[in-house]
Amino acid sequence: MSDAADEITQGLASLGERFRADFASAANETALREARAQVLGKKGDLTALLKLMGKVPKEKKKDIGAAVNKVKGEVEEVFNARLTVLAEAERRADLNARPYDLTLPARSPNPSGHLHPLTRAKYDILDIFRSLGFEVGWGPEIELEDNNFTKLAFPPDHPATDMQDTFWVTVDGAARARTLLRTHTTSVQVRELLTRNPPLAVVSAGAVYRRDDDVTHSPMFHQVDGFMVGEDVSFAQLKGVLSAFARRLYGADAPVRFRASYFPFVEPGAELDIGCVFCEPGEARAKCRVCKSTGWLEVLGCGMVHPAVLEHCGIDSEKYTGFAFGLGIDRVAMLRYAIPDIRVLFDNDPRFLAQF
Ligand code: 2U9
Repeated sequence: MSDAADEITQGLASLGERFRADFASAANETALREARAQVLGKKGDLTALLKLMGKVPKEKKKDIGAAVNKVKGEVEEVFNARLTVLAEAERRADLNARPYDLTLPARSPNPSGHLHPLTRAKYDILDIFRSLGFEVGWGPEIELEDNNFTKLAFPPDHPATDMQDTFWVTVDGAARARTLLRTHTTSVQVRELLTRNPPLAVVSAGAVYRRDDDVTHSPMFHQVDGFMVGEDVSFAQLKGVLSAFARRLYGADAPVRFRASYFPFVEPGAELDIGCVFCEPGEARAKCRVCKSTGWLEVLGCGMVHPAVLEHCGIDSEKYTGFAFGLGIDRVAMLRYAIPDIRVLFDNDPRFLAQF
């Protein structure tokens, strides 16, 4: 009758080199681990033999134990060697595989950008004036004092020409031929009148610069400026054209009113107001912060071009008359989108821009 020691010896012999062939033929890590489990797993052949060790007589324990451990060590060694080979093969296959997976669902295309709210407001305004027969003119942002102030009949000591109000261009601290960052787009209109002959109807839009910086003022802001000059251009035409413009921009039902005002380059001057878009129609809300409970919002300044301005630009003020207007694009965008602080228009914060 064979004792536990014989049983183990026979078991080891029957296990023999079988595991080597099994490990070698395992095609991947899962198969290899399965083959190992058949030897060293809970119900593995070698585990079964190890369980018999307790029954091995004392005098044989050392030799039998050594024999079992030797085989166990070999199993682990062969297993680890094969595992390394398989991992390396897998890595190589991975590296040689296609760099993309054709079975993955397609990614949605990049979200496309859109125009800045100011650019949209500008295009809308220019479109309306184009449809009313105006051309669009262009002029530089770095301008001569002459086009920006003098031709427009600003007296030399007018506060707007002050260092505190205007960015003068200097080189090494010295004024450069009385050059400045234009303070309004009216300088574009001067250039048009200096180089072309009436009848003319021109609008221009763009950035202008003033030394101002608070919730409602930014050192750079945007204006639209325009004029119509010809024979017999009248204040009635000013009212007709600008009322049509305001109603196209703010809605056909928008109440419109003209109010006398003063600008150095027009005479008479006026401001055009529309009914507050935040109040009930015809009724000012008691605490409307936008219109300060007046029920009216200033939309643009306007007037008949001052005869002195026409003369400065070489146009016969006896023969020709004209009306002119100017408005802030930033204010149009702020009213349209209820933006309380002008500065957010220029921060380029994606959380703000994504809302349009
Ligand atoms: C010529 C002569 C005069 C353009 C005008 C205004 C009145 C005006 C401001 C309103 C708000 C600009 O953005 S704002 O600060 N502008 O009130 N602009 S008349 O006058 C002209 C234009 C062309 C040849």
